[in-house]
Amino acid sequence: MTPPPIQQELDQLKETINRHNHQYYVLDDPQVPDSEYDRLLHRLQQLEAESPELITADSPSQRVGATPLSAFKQVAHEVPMLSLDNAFDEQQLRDFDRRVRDRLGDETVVNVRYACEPKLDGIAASLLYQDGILVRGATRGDGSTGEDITQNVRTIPSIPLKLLGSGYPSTLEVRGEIYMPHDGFEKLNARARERDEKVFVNPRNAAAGSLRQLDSKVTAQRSLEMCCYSAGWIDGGELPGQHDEILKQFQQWGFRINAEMQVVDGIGACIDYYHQLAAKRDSLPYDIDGIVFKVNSLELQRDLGFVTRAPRWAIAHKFPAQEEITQVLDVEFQVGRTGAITPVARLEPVFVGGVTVSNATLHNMDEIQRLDLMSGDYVTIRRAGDVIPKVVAVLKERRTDEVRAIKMPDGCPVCHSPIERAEGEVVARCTGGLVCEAQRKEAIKHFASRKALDIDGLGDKLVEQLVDEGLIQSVSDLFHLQAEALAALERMGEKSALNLLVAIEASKQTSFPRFLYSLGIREVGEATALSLANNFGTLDALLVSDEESLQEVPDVGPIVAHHIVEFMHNESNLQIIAQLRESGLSWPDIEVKEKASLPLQGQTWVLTGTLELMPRNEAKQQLQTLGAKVAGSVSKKTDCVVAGPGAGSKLTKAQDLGVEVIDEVAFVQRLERYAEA
Ligand code: 9MJ
Repeated sequence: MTPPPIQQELDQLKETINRHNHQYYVLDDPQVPDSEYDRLLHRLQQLEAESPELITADSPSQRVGATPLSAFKQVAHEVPMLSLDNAFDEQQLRDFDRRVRDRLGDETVVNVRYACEPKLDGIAASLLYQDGILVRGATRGDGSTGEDITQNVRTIPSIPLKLLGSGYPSTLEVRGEIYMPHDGFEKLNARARERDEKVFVNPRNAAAGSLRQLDSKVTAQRSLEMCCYSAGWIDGGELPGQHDEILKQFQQWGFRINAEMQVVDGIGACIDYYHQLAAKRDSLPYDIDGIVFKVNSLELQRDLGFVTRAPRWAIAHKFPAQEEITQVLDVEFQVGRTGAITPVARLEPVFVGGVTVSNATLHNMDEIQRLDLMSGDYVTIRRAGDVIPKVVAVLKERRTDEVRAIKMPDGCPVCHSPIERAEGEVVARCTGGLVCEAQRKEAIKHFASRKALDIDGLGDKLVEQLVDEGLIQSVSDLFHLQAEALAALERMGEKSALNLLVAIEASKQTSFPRFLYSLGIREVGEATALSLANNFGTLDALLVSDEESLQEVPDVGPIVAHHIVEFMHNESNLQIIAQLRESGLSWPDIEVKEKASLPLQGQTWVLTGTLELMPRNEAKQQLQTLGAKVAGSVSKKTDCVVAGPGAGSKLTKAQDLGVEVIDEVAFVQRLERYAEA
């Protein structure tokens, strides 16, 4: 009997939507624009509203909408969910391999084949499928019993409600890690901050908090993903005999697996993999806390078995921890180049994220209030990648009577000028300007820095020394330094003094954008300086500009325009600029192109993934020279995205929005074409 037409259309719609869903959320490769997807989903919902008796649990319309629970049910795992033993150094990894080989007892096996995978820092979970339909989702819990989070896992778009393809066992339990990628985490916390709600300390806690929601509508709003890495209970069918083949089979059935997974021969290659991934760790779009090595053959895995809760055939090699607990010894207030007063926590030194940390920025007084931090508190410090260490949480239960409240000083801690906090601003500022020694020092450091005049050998410490010894007061004094005075400085000597003078002399030949940037005007970064230079061509033209004409420059809004005019109208700034020019600082003027003649005028470009043919900075500069704005995120206003290998969510978003995407080769070809034109 042929099914009625409505049933046929429903089945077809569900299959098509599931396929598009998989392309989008699992393969990061959408095949249709959002509008088409929405149209299909809308049609499905319409048919289901007309015939509610035809709604099935695997329908893509049924991801969200279940009624909130009052509590999670317990789930007994049919096959225990194992945890992993840890190795913290290379020797422990080699010991693991030695134990594996000893146990396998075959003298001829020198190199065991291992599957290497990043260890995702999320929540371990199990998905149970009966005849290809998702019937249960559970947390790992203690390994024997977890919690039933079926309603919540159903909202995660990379988890199939119905398996794709065929050939799956009638009972299939797939296990993996549910995690929150960095961009979703940042967005979630940004929204929480806006609403004055509690922020999550790290993506792992955010993922756990999102799965612990009794109302799955809340979970549905969080960006969670699941990456699968092992099988559990299997019945009524078989899986391949190698770990990597199982994962590839999972992928065929619609699951996301980790793209970094590799099979290698022997522990030496595992160690190489560890180092490769450690170097890549900071550029991955999600948190990992180590690498997992698994004996690839399931037969050998069975021979090896497990002890208590951990398999003998796998081990996790952990990276240095990115979070540690330490004590805030004191809070000091630093004065920045623009007078911004930043509270900084002095910490009991602690090893975290691979380095010893003894200071952490606290940003501003609002942040201290939000954390409810007091001097003397024990805190969690997080240092991920190259970022500045941050205090992410206060351990209230360890607070003693010895703690002291943190108060913003009444006057600048350096020059004692009054401190002001403009209405609506979170940052408090010293009003001393160039009277303030701290601001002067920072201005000179900025002037000499790599992206500014790039004075070789004039580092932060030396600037401090020069100001402290009274050899310089402002940037223009740099060009009148004398060799003898320099050589007399502590840790200096004649040779270093001469080298420094040569570097200062060389820095006099600069470019207009560099000079503008070096002045340290508030909110004028490298890109804005370049834009200003290209638009005004000469310093004299810029000096007579007003806020209105400044705002015609790409990248310049009313606030930046105001800062520029204020800077250019300040007598002491003008005096310093005049002195610098008198000392011989010079640059070629820039020929101002007609606005329309810049080929990418008014366009916004985004660079994502790894660029292999040129440094990212250069790509950015070339685009800006052609008139384009280079943005950090993709939106409807983006004109083109250049995507290199490893591009993630920005690429997906561009495809989703129908924004043009080109690879680096095409990008370079275009640059060449524009250069010829
Ligand atoms: C994580 N967390 O990424 C396992 N894991 O395998 C990977 N965890 C695991 N494998 C067996 N990639 C038990 C746990």
